[in-house]
Amino acid sequence: MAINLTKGQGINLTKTAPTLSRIRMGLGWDRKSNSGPEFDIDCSVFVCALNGAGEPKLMSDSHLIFFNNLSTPNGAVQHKGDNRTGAGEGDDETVLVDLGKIEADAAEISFIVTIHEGAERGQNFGQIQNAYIKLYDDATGVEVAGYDLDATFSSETAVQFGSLYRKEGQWHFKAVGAGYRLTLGDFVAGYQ
Ligand SMILES: [Ca+2]
Ligand SMILES: [Ca+2]
Repeated sequence: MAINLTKGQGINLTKTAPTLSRIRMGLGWDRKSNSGPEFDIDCSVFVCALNGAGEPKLMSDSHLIFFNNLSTPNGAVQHKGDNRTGAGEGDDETVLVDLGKIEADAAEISFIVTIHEGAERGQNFGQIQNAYIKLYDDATGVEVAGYDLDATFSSETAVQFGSLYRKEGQWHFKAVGAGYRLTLGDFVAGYQ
């Protein structure tokens, strides 16, 4: 049975799902109002190694996964495509993470969600609802863990939904749910 996480909570995947090898992350959202311009919400994934100070930093420019760069060089992390509206139930954007293929020094994989041209359209996360991130075993389709973003957002333009991280050789997933008034470019600068 899937574990429902709350904000800030984490699970040790190596212990709770020892056979898990290929992870499918599903992210969903809906806009609150059906009027006005469409919301094109984008999931970007930062695949990071730790620097000398223990801070997560992008392994390379090609380890930033988003609608314009759908895969890391060895294919361990793959974005399954851009959803432009978020319309309907179910996962709006999906990312595959192959723990068997991921680089040995990859230590953190962060899922950051932003609104494409949100500033230009005057859109923010206060105008969306039903946001969640779910983690499935891609081999079986079984949901291992999920997190419904319970925080109330207002003028935030970016939200870190969650992150996968490796600690002492074991993989964990953390429900983050932190909102920021930042652009994707700000995150890229912070992870470099
Ligand atoms: Ca999108
Ligand atoms: Ca949706």
